[in-house]
Amino acid sequence: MSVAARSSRPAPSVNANLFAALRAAFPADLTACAIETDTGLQYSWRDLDEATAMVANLLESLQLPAGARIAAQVEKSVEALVLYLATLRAGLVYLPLNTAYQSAEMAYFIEDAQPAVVVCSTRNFGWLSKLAFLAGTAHVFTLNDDRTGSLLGRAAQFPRHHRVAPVRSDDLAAIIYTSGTTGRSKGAMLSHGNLLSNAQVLQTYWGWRTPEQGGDVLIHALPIFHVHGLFVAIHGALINGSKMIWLGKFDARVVLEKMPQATVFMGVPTLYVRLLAESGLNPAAVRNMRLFISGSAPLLLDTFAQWQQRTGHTILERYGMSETAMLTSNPCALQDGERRGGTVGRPLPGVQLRVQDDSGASLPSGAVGGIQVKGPNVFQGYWHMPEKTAQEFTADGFFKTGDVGYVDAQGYVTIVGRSKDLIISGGYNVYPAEIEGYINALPGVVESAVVGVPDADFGEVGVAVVIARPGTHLQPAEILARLKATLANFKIPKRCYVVAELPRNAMGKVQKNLLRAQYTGA
Ligand code: MLC
Ligand code: AMP
Repeated sequence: MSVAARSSRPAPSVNANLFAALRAAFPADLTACAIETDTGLQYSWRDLDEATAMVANLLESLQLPAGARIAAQVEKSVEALVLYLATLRAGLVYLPLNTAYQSAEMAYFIEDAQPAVVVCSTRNFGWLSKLAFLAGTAHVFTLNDDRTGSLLGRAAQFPRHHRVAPVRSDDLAAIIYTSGTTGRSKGAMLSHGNLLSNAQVLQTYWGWRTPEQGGDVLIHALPIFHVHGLFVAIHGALINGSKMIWLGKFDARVVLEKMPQATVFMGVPTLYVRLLAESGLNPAAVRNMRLFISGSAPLLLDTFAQWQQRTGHTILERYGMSETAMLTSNPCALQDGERRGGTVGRPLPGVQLRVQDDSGASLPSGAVGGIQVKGPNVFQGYWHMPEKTAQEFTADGFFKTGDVGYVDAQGYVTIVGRSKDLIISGGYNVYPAEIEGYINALPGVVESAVVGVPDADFGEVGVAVVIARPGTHLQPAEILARLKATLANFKIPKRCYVVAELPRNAMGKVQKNLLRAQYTGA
């Protein structure tokens, strides 16, 4: 990583800027449609080029130091995508934040990341700009999903041409915050080289068809503040010069309506479950589709099999993380093998993956242990957390994913669990330690435990089990209401129980496995 050192180093001889690679893939005909939205807007490749140039020129006019962070908490829109691309283009560091985060969560990210620029919706400008200015942020712009806001107003005054800023491969492109098992979120620092290498590998491995080969069209239905929607989907389409059908929000009916004009779809398992609930999902609806990709959470075998029956297509499941982008994938091309439900496929070209036990011994195929990875896609470390970063890497440079699984004789990886205490709900990560911290701080609470239980829609949801101080009459609804006032909505446990005691082992540790069993289906 080389944020601080960058300004004092001579310009690189080869520009490793991810944007330069994406721009080079734009089709020759810049008037062709690059993005079509669910609100009926069309953006040409020229529009993307010029809009990113104008926003990049605006950012450069602020004369920010090398490595400055541009934090964005904005609704999904093509202009939000332009802001991301313009940040890359200007050689600055993009920091996307989930729109569900409330003030306490935002205060932490802004204090920790010290962004030079914050971009938010006009609706949140009052409280968020106050937070940002207090933390030393110099510039706060607004951007709304209806193309209004001060960012675009200011950018309109800048030229439509811009020379892509020169960067080195290890210069940072983005910081993605992922919650920690101890409750403190960590910023995973990803470089231009990390993201570009992953995009290039996936372009080949997933057989993207260039415009000259007839082209692919991606339905983009995911949020753009996490790895899946921001990197895998957007880079996948752009580095191939492929058009995107852009949905502001996932809606199963709209996806089905758009499907005949598309060839590729990416989703978390919940999206597939919801599409299966639509009677219009049939072979005719998917007649032009080439590829369905699932990831971010385990895809149930039942969903995998039902999808095959209803559509004749086999979902390709892949596995990745904020820290690493994509790590493994089921095969796309027939000659690479079959797509096996319940597995996340084989390590991608360039990715080394091994399974180790707690003593650090590598395990043979079939044996279950901790999954470790190495490759050009693996991140540069956690922002301002060198000790934490060091803990998560082995002496020989493998990153410990915290996922538990095995590799079979054909090289397919199966994830069987996680060593990290984490709930994945509808593709979003929820850390029980963070929620328990908030519950324990409520008046009248002695202790709490949050566990994940299976859920038909979200795959897994949180359940809170709380011990109240004797004499207090804490109601579960009140606990949930208090949490809702503070935390992002997807983190709120779906159910809450006030109990007299929690099951413990001989060491006094709460036995979460027993709670999970007790509250499954309760
Ligand atoms: C929404 N809700 C959730 C939730 N999403 N609850 C639990 N888990 C979730 N994921 C709740 C809200 O709190 C709200 O509750 C109610 O559902 C309706 O909110 P909504 O915003 O209208 O929900 P909806 O649009 O239906 O969203 C569901 C969803 C969304 C599945 C479309 O969660 C989603 O887009 N998930 C994708 C996440 C993703 O992109 N993950 C990739 C991470 S990258 P209430 O009570 O307030 O009404 C990664 C690496 C990798 O993991 O490998 O890819
Ligand atoms: P995040 O921190 O949001 O990047 O989440 C990364 C985690 O999501 C991984 O460490 C896995 O636990 C999980 N994950 C991603 N893809 C899959 C998958 N296909 N199957 C099971 N778990 C997955």
